[in-house]
Amino acid sequence: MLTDDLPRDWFRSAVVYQVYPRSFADSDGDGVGDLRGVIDHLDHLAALGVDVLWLSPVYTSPQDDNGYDISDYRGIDPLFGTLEDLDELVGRAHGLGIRLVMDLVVNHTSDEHPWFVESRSSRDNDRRGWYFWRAEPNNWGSFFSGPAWERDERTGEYYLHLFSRKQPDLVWSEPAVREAVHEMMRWWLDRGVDGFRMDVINLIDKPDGLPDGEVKVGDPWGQAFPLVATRPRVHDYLHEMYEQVFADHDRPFLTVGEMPGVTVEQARLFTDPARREVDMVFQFEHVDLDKGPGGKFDVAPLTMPELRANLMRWQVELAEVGWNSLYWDNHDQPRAVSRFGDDDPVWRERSAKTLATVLHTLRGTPYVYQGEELGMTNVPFSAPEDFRDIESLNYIEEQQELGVPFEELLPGLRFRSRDNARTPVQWTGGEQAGFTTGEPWIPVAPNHEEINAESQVGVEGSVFEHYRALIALRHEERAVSHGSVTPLAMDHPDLWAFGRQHEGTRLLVLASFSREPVEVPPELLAGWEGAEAVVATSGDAAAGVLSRGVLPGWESVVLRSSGTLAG
Ligand code: ISL
Repeated sequence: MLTDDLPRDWFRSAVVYQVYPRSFADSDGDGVGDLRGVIDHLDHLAALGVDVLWLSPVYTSPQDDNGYDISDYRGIDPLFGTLEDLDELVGRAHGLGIRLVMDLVVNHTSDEHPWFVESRSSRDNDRRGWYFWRAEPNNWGSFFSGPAWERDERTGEYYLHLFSRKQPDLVWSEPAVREAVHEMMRWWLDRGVDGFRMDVINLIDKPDGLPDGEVKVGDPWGQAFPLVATRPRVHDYLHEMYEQVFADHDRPFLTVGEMPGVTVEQARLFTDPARREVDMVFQFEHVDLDKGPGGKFDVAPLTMPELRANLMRWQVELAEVGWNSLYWDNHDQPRAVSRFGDDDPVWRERSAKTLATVLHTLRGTPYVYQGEELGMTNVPFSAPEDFRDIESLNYIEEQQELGVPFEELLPGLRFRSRDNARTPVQWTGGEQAGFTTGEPWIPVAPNHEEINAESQVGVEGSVFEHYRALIALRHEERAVSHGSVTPLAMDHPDLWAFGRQHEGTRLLVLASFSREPVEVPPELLAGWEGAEAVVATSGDAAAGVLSRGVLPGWESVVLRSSGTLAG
């Protein structure tokens, strides 16, 4: 059951679970996940113990970008169900003590949204100024390949779309646009939802005059991103939104701004509670580390120390002011275990658990992306027909037009295509992984026979049960939710270690990022002789550290001790 009597920073001890509804569970056999499918599987979230469900878009949409192109902010797409289903989901989730956060996609609308339909109808329409119209486009490229401008026959002018041509950008300097968004947000809060995850919210302020972007070798288009990311007025718009939508709201809520390219200094401003902007941001530094010079699909090698240095820097920099969100993956990113762990069958479970140990004992609000709690992996895509995502499809088309054979694109796509995260959740080892009784919109991954919820929920030692233990620990142990963080052994090539402390309680987190056993530097363990292993990837891991100072390959342990200890 939910209580409304919580401090404003209640989210500090919360864990969020992201549902990408299209791929979560299909209740009616049409091959696409839906709201009733989410309702039917709420017990899975309750068993895991999460506090919040973030629902990726279910609004009315032509589905050009799987719902991130919205044509009615107050309607539910029939593909997913009805408004009544959504109300029922909110009610049932609340009954299980789970709050529900909606996706807010307001950098752009669908080109089928009535606002855009009106805007494009004539040059003097009242809503013409709600979108960017120009007689001559600038040189910007779209994030989904090709130019960021599309010529519209009716008026002969071009409109701006940073994403697909069916996602025209809104003009946030237009007060009526902001008012319409605020009103829509209040409508959802009044309906019972508990907050918003704000899609690319740091791109909403465009530079005056829309100047050309720098042209890089190998890309015909100018770079829009450096010109549109995190401009000063984003702070004003978010503060205004807080005042207009949340300031007088009388129930606990959560806001998280998705902000590609945000720096830690900027994030501190966005999440400083005194500034009243957002509770936390999704930063991208750690998921951009393995991007090569050729862009998203150019994969660069990444070592654990580089990943650790980045995330620990965010821990330190947001220690006094601001708050971190913590995530390994989501619907836009490769599967965590395949990217940062080791998805070889021998090491998959251990490394999936160890990634969880690290993320869930850091300071911040952890996010679990559907299937991550089962250790789901990337998918062995092999042909152009295997892909569904507009970003991957546009990229394949663009590169093939340039004469690059598909085989050369495949390694990058296999590693990074957003479709890796979008194959159906693996509920069972049976047909279609229990996702649908029909033909799924994207095939289920072949490894569902080994990796599925049925074989893990309630089964000791499973990845799922490890997540459950870590989530319970965050709820019980204030050193996890509220404690300080001390990075340790930062030059160790394979051991990720840090301390947490709150009042008289200290925790020591030790995680191996290698197949070989890791000898824990003795100075780290000095004073921890009588400590208790509160969570470990296995009994061996706990015993190995406490008796011999050795952590088995890809294992991890959280030690707890009360009183003053060396560290
Ligand atoms: O995957 C990316 C493109 O290379 C990211 O930059 C991604 O586009 C960025 O994270 C923004 O993502 C969000 O907005 C997009 C939508 O496609 C993503 O699914 C959403 O998470 C446009 O709405």
